Amino acid sequence: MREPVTAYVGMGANLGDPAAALALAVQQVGSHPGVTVTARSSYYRTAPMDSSGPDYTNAVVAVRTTLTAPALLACLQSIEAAAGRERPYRNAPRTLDLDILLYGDAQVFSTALSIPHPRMWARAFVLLPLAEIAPQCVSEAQLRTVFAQTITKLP
Ligand code: A4P
Ligand code: MG
Repeated sequence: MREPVTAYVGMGANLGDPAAALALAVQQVGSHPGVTVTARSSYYRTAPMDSSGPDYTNAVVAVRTTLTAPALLACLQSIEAAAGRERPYRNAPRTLDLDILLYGDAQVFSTALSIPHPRMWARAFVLLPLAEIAPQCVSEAQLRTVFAQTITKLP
């Protein structure tokens, strides 16, 4: 049996009913064998960044998992598919996007999987929800670099 690892999953959607899609995804992630959700951030409304369409709803969840990082990615991709995720072009609006942000202290550099997520440090829609549930993962200096981005914490 593998030792559980703490991982952080970024969630985003801007098509359909984003809040409902994120809520269902949290349930589905947590009911997958070998994955327990230990925290969920607030939901945040965010302006599309390098993307288009309606505003996004974004959040981050913390999980404890005995899955390997590739197995966790496969789990997340099956949940995206069940939510009707389509990929007509890069950064297209989407019904559900689930990205592995951090997986323990692993560093992974391949096309299929890069951890930490290569663009996470430039994005308020990742750093603010991550800092809410895991302040030890994000420094004040990192938060300052994204302060100008439009993001609203939802009630
Ligand atoms: N992949 C590599 N590393 C990872 C990882 N750590 N987690 C690969 C998940 N997937 C990873 O992903 C494309 C490929 O990345 C996959 O085949 C996987 O093997 P995808 O989900 O098909 O497409 P994507 O998410 O659009 O790709 P990418 O490059 O991760 O997009 P970004 O950079 O995350 O941008 N604006 C707002 N406001 N909110 C958003 O959530 N999201 C994006 C997506 C752009 N703008 C946004 C938002
Ligand atoms: Mg993705």
